[in-house]
Amino acid sequence: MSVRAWLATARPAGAGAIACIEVVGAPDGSVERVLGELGCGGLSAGRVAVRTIAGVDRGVVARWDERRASLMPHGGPEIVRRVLGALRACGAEIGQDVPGEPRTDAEMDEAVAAALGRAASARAVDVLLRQPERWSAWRARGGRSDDGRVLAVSAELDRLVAPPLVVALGPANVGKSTLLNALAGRTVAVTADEPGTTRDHVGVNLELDGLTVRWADTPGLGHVGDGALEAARTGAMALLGRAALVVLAGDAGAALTEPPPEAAGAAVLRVALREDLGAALWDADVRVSVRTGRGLEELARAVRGALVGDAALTAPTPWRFWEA
Ligand SMILES: Nc1nc2c(ncn2[C@@H]2O[C@H](COP(=O)(O)OP(=O)(O)OP(=O)(O)O)[C@@H](O)[C@H]2O)c(=O)[nH]1
Ligand SMILES: [Mg+2]
Repeated sequence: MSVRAWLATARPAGAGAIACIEVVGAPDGSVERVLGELGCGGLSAGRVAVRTIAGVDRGVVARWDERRASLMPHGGPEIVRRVLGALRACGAEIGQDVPGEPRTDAEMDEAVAAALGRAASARAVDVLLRQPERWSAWRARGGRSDDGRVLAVSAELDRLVAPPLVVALGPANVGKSTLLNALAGRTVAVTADEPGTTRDHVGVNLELDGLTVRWADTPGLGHVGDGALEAARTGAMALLGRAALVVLAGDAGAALTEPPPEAAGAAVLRVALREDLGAALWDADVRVSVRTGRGLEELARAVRGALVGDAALTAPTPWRFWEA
């Protein structure tokens, strides 16, 4: 007999708080036996009923199929502890797994298909298709799904599914909006040889080296503008708290080389623009001229690499892609 159970969700105690405890086992009647011992058996597949669960609390019991059931008592920690304790007493192995962790080949294939449907980036396809193999090799070596390496790789690879936010920031009139238009291959932002041209932040999805990112162009810093420009600047700074990457832009004449404190959690890329007008003397990661096209591809690779590194893409460490 092998039955596994784990706490999938529990809202903080309070009105309406509900826990969801998943119970999964082999298709040999063992889930039915455990539910019977808890006093909430006898439900056929597809049925939902309100029952007293393990004599602890009345809650909803959902019987998905022969192998799976969910127990939904109230979500207070004491109730959850007692229900899990009763499950353990019936021989269920209590896991720390996160909801929906696919275990069988069929579950893994189903999860990959679902993630492929959600993924924003072209690069996600290859990486997702390799996951069933990576997980079986990892588990065969006794690897755990809450291993620090899995969590680190997953934090990067999740960006293949949900586009990360990139904020371009820098002095006025260095070519930030022109860069965005060049990367997008179309005019999405107004540009002009005049500081203060960008008056609101413009957000657009861009595909850079196979990674879809949400790119926000912001009003240039340092130029004293009217109230509307100041409001737009404040809005742009607020975006920084959610940015995964800040592109610090500058040119030979002016640069922003230190990220503002609001961007503390983000990676940083220093980009020298308008290089055809003169080489920037500050330490740039990438040098670009939109006019000549120099450095544009290198910039796309650098942005992708800063967000989803080569190591994360190629490492044998598996990805908890079902959570992305
Ligand atoms: N020579 C040259 N000029 C460029 C290049 N990129 C942009 N420019 C020009 O630089 C000027 C400013 O460009 P913008 O893209 O509006 O600059 P910005 O940084 O968005 O300016 P603000 O929105 O005011 O902060 C425009 O006249 C652009 O045509 C480049 O690579 N080479
Ligand atoms: Mg601009």
